Amino acid sequence: MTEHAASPRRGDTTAAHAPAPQHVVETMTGAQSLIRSLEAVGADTVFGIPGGAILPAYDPLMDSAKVRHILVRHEQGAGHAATGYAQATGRVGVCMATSGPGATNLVTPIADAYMDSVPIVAITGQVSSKAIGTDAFQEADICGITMPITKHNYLVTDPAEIPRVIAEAFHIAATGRPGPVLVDIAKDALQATTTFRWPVELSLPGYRPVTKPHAKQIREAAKMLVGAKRPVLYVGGGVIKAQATTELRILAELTGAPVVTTLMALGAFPDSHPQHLGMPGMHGSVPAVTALQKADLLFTLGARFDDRVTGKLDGFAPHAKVVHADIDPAEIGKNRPADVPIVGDAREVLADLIVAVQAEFDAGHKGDYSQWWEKLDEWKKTYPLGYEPAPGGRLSPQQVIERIGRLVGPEAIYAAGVGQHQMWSSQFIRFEKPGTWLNSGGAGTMGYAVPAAMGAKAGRPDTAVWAIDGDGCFQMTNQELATCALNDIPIKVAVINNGSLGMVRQWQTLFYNQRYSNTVLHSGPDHDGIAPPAQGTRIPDFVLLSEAMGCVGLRCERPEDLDAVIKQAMEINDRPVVIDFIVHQDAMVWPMVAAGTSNDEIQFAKGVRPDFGDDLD
Ligand SMILES: Cc1ncc(C[n+]2csc(CCOP(=O)(O)OP(=O)(O)O)c2C)c(N)n1
Repeated sequence: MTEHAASPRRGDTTAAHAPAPQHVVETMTGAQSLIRSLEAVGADTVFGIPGGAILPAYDPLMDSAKVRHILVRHEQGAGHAATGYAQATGRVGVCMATSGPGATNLVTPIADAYMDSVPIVAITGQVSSKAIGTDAFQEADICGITMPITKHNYLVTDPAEIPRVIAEAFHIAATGRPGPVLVDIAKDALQATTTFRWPVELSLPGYRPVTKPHAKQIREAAKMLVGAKRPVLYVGGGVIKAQATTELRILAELTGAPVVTTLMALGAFPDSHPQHLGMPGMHGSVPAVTALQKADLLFTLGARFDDRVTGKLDGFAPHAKVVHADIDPAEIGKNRPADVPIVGDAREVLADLIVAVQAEFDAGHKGDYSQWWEKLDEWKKTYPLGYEPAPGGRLSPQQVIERIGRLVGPEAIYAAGVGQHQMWSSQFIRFEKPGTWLNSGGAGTMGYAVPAAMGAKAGRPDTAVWAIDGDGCFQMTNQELATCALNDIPIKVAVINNGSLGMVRQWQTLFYNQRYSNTVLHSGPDHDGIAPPAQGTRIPDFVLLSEAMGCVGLRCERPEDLDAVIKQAMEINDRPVVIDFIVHQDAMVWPMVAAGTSNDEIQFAKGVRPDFGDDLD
């Protein structure tokens, strides 16, 4: 997130790494030591809910002038808020919960952050050390439970370890491939008297992420790029995490190669850039999906060949050699063998590649992609993203999302839930900058949008933050609107209300003979799709629900009111605003590659396969 001048560079999060101003040694409780450690690593916002085991920590938290605690309504909200905060600010997000159910309520957002490589630290209280393993009240082995979904986790029973563990947790979360770290602290360790020492020595002998790429691999990759006829820069979320978007643009413009950005990488390369082909994958643009299929070189940067991108793996990009650069060596060759593997931080990789490509140019080797661009331009022209207007003068969901994007603009942050509205947001909002698109890409967690938007707005209060949510997702975590209203976090929420679990319904339409088993929600349009129900039959009524939580609730049902309602919401900044957009329920997300099929089977619209000609095969 290069634009955030105030954000520290990823990895600079621990005071343990900063020049030590003075050595502090003080006697205090473990709980006080925890809060002092959070202050020392620069944590300014913690999302959480207290309970018995973590209660000792909440007492000194009350006195902290540096750490703001935001009392959420559900721990899942705390976890996603920490994720939203982290992605919007480039800093580590923090959430806190008590033992047992408090901790297990964090499991989903921790898994979510793990899948999307988001740096968060989750702090949980644990039952007293002597009671651990006895099935004590509110005991859960949260370290065991989160072992496979955290980058690292700690169980702390010795209060003297708290400063070092907190410093290490922040360091591990933010460096290398970012991810969630859990710190579980026994209640007696929080209560005991201890010595707080700062700064601390990190003790991580086995943890040395490789950030500097190997020069030989870089030279090899540069040679392949200039030698290729049909290369594609396949860009993943790692490029945003590494704050490498400036370098990406330089490399792209230097080489003239086309770029695709995955769902996690939207904003890494401007959507408006002529070299951008769009998003690849199940609901990607035809030019992006097809370019990968026809490419002779996938130049992969911080992406992981996710199955939603590759479709049927053995049919993916069958003619391409692969350069794969990633900070995490475990990603390389995991799904697709790499001809040139590069382990390193995307920013350093790109910086070195720019030099290496320039050296190739200086030696008279320059790629000629003109024939490739003829094809790409033709596909861009023939298969642009679009949608059918809704029948009967109703609102189409794509139109709602497109207008929000246009009126609110590329400076804002957009957080999406999971489903059709998420895919339409990725397609119809123009992302121009990194850190402006938050979504649950890997886990696909419904309920992500509202709390993630809350976290983003808490971290970036001067930026407009919009959650684009589905009516199903909204019903999973909307209670955090009360948190927003009470804590002066005026987010906007656009509920794309099709009265159903739309994405599941789309699969039922396409693959289950239109048998709509358990996908009607009764919150939006009448479920025959023809007319809105009589007043009072929407359950719940999102306008009333939002008003009850201290928000402004608006409703929009007709295309002619669309712009005015969005503008009205934009003008309200003293409270959260929820707009209930009642949209046509039969709209579908296109293009689509059906699950398990090859990307060659992409459908531009239902039953319509693009004609590429096969001369590039
Ligand atoms: C926690 C969770 N449960 C279930 C699913 C499966 N799922 C994926 S999309 C979807 C429907 C989402 O409905 P809605 O929020 O209304 O969005 P729409 O698709 O209508 O835009 C469901 C149930 C999921 N992704 N996450």
